[in-house]
Amino acid sequence: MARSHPLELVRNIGIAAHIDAGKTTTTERILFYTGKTHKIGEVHDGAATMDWMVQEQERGITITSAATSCFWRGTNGDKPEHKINIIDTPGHVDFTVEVERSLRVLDGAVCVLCAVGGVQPQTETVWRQMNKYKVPRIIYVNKMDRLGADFFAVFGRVKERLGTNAAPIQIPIGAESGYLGYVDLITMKATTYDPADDKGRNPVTGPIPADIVEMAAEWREKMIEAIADFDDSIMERFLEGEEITEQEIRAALRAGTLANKIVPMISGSSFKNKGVQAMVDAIVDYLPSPVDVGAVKGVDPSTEAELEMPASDNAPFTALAFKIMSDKYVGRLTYIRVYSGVLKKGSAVTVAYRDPQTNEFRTRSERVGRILEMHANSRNDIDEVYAGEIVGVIGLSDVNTGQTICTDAREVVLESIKFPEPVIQIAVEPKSRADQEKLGTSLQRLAQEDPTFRVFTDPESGQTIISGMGELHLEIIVDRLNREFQVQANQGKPQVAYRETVRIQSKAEGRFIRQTGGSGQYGHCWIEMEPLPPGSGFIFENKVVGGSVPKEYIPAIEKGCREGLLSGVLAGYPVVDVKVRLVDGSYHEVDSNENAFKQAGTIAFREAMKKANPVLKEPIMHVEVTTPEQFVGDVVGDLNGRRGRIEGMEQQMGGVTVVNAHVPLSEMFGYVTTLRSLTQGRASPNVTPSHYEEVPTNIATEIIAKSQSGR
Ligand SMILES: Nc1nc2c(ncn2[C@@H]2O[C@H](COP(=O)(O)OP(=O)(O)OP(=O)(O)O)[C@@H](O)[C@H]2O)c(=O)[nH]1
Ligand SMILES: [Mg+2]
Repeated sequence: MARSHPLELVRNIGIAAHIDAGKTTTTERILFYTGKTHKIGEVHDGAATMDWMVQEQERGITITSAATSCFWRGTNGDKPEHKINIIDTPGHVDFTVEVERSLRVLDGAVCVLCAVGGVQPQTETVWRQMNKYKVPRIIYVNKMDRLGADFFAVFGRVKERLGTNAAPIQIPIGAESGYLGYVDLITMKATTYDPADDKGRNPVTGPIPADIVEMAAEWREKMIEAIADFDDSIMERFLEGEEITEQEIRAALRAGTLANKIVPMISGSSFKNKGVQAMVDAIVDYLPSPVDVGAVKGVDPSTEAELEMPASDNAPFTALAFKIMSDKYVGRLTYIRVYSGVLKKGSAVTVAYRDPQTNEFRTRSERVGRILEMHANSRNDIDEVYAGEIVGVIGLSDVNTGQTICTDAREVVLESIKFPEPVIQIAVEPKSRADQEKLGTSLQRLAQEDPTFRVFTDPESGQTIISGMGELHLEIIVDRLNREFQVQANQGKPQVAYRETVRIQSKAEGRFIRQTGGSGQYGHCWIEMEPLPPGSGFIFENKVVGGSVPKEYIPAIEKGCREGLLSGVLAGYPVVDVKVRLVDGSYHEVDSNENAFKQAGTIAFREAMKKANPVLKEPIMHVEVTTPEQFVGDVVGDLNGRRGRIEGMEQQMGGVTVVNAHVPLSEMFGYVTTLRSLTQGRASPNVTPSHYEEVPTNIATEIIAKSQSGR
């Protein structure tokens, strides 16, 4: 077997945007025009191929990212064709994990904007995510048919709010119900659609309509200026007034897009089947192939030397696991992006990663059973997978998101994926004994899929607590629990997911010594504790010298400390961002055992924490409210009353103001209803998790008192 497509003709593309911008609708069209599907499925009919989960179909939103692939014309319009692997991501902020992991493994992206809404809050978030992974991108301004659609206003917002060198490479012909198509500024030809085919299969190319000839010439000049910004030779020719050929423009645009120096912008109406083919053209013309992205870097887990993995079939196999799904039919399905080499089904692989807890490199052997090419939730078995591809594999039983799959020919750890901390939690109570038994394992399965979803048992109340990125996130989890795992559970009210940490260094002793009758218990240790920067989690370090604690008991002390992490000394919330150093201890020839050292570890941890100035931390939300000017005073006053910090206000066209603030999550419950009544329903809020901050003392005292009275 050999690869069916040269690597240069592969495109791995993500589609990302604010909620409802039309990502899934657009993806459905791409599948239709490329011949992958023969019928267009609409999101609002619950019929989109890419929104395959029941919860997605019922709500008309995307929840999980879905992958597919299709083929589109060759470089000169002929064979061989390009192969495009696409991941459609959700826009709702609660599912930001799906965008993060997709952008981590994709080579290019289409940022979809609504021609009316323009740059929306979640647009800025995904834009920052794209910047983080340096993903080359194009902007597709969708919904040109909607009332109020304005491509040029959106272009202004893009320049202003995204601070990018965006350049329209086409301009729309008409707008709203009069949207007919576009003028290609490179060929200076117009494309409209044959009215006889409402599926838009017959684009018609012709001369530019007379009334916009001048405007098209102006925008062509602007496009060339934007290219000249980073391309000296085009700059020179442009200044000399020389003609620049189509081919030169395309080449410069491609080079500039790949280097993130320009973002080509196009328009369309996916729903009305206009402009989508041109967008697929732009994907193959301007977005990178794996070869353009070049070698990825990693670390040799045994020597810690830096390694490079070239985008080539002839290098040792290296891939990143970016998504895990527990599937009813095939069990655990691991999505991987292959960076180099080839893998045959049934092969042995090495799973390599850096342990987030200890920061040490680890490797393990596993075997890949089947390799599957994915199309939303349907799949096709293949025998081998090549560099640059995205596939699902079965057989890896214990792999987590962000771990590297390689072989013993060359072990390597690629950069993992970082996810935000969950901010909200609820208690779930199984309805019956049978539910009780299934609850734990089902939640564990869901947690393996989703790194922003956590499960733990409240050590005081014994309740099962689930935490996630927002109310919708947890609602979907409970719904899946019920439908996929047949577990019935009652749920409590949403609560803020507080965290505990420490502010200073401390040292403490843990003694667990019992001498009652027969065999006793003897565990004893000294630990030092210190704060770590936010997001570091937990680090355990062993600094015992001279065998004051025998080696075999050290893991037990670490385990004891980890138990201490589950429930802090202030109000029983999980402890984050601390480092523990084991420095001393003692043992007894007869009475020492693992349990005694584990207990000693927990005691020492709690003592050290008490002495290290423990504090409560709370999630802070970024709140953006778009409101008509007359309500700005009320909106700001209300946010101030919620312990909010106003970060900025910006007046926009049409008499609206955008208020930006940071507000603690604990003050945000019920906000949507209050805002609606304050502004007669005319303001719209967007709330996204931002970071954790220390809870002010007076409020912390209340939370602590409440938690203690509940015990
Ligand atoms: N008028 C109009 N409506 C559109 C267009 N594209 C999409 N829509 C509608 O907008 C709604 C949202 O479309 P989706 O494709 O689900 O949007 P999305 O970006 O995938 O949404 P999420 O995945 O939930 O973030 C649906 O009702 C679509 O029919 C368009 O070009 N014009
Ligand atoms: Mg969608």
